[in-house]
Amino acid sequence: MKRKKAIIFGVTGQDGYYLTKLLLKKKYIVHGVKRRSSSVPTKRISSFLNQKDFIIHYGDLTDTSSIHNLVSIIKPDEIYNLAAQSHVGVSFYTPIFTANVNAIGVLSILEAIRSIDKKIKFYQAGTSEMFGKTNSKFQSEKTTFNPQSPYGAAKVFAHQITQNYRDAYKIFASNGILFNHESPLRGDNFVTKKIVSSLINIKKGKQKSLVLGNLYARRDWGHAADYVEAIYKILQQNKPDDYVIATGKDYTVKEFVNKTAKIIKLKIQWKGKGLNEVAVNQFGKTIVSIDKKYFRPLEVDYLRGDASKAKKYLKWKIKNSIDDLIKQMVKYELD
Ligand code: NAP
Ligand code: F7E
Repeated sequence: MKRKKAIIFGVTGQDGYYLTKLLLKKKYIVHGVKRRSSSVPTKRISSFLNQKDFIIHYGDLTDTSSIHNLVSIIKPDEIYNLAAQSHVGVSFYTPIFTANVNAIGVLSILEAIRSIDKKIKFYQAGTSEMFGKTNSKFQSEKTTFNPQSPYGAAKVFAHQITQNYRDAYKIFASNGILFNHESPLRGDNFVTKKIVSSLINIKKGKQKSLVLGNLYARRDWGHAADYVEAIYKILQQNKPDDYVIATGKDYTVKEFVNKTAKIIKLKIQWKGKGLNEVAVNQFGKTIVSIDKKYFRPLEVDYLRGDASKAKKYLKWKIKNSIDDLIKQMVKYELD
């Protein structure tokens, strides 16, 4: 049987690692696209670099010609677009770059598919940030989008243009609407990774304290390894469609701190209110404090997803609980 070829844009990221691992296991030939950078961004995927079924190419979502060339040379069966300026907070500082990558970059891939081969299947990495400020207790595929950041707004464009190309040109183009998902390979400046690595450093005496922003934002945190299984399944359906992927459970940032502290056996106690709220250790020393600089100009207070459609049609299952996730993140940091 002919082996499938996939292009992964954003291969050097967290999900890029887990999706590459999954597709190689499924005997795909994987073409990963990385952008030029002054540092070495292939740390996560170094274990794949000398495998013959994994080929790395240079490309950038802000360079339409690079996308067109790659799609026409590789002629893939499937394209997974995981590439993005993925930090919500940073998108307030780099809104135009964020829109160029997260919105226009997606249109460039769709245009390449439309002009080169409409049979290529396309996955777009959508996000719960598109729901933004919401009154829905659980957000599903039917919930209205109300993004609260340049990141979220650009992702809404990407989501809708993917639907447009599906309807107008009959391209197999599907959106995932993924809620927060983490792993030991999560980027350092996302809150879960920051909490786990800092609390471990504090416990080891290598760091004095952890400084956070909004402790009361609620998020639905899952495991990236489970979520890439859903991404793969989305492109294996008979018809293109959009799916929410989430655990259906939400916790505050503060609860994530408490869970991590409990797992690493670090005793903490919370005191004070607002910007003066702190967590102290058994000697009364402050180990968690708040700084306004980590607050965003607009915040998404609450996200909790309803993944019933994915469970029913993709037969998608969650394997890792939030405690499993934190334990794996802790183990990775300790190792
Ligand atoms: P990540 O670790 O930040 O990875 C993002 C990837 O995009 C990296 O490989 C990055 O390359 C690449 N990239 C950035 N700008 C690019 C450009 N101009 N051209 C080409 N590639 C570029 O993100 P992730 O957590 O794996 O998330 C994967 C995707 O899912 C993203 O689109 C994100 O927005 C979306 N998403 C994530 C979550 C989540 O909770 N993780 C939830 C919903 C949706 P460098 O290594 O060079 O920076
Ligand atoms: O923030 C609060 C912050 O940056 C989570 C991306 O993968 O998921 C991610 O976006 C919450 C927010 O993730 C700090 O204000 C408090 O309310 O880990 P985060 P995010 O913004 O939810 C979505 C689904 C994506 O699509 C994105 O690509 O935590 N928070 N204190 C903090 N956040 C950070 N980063 N750092 C803090 O010190």
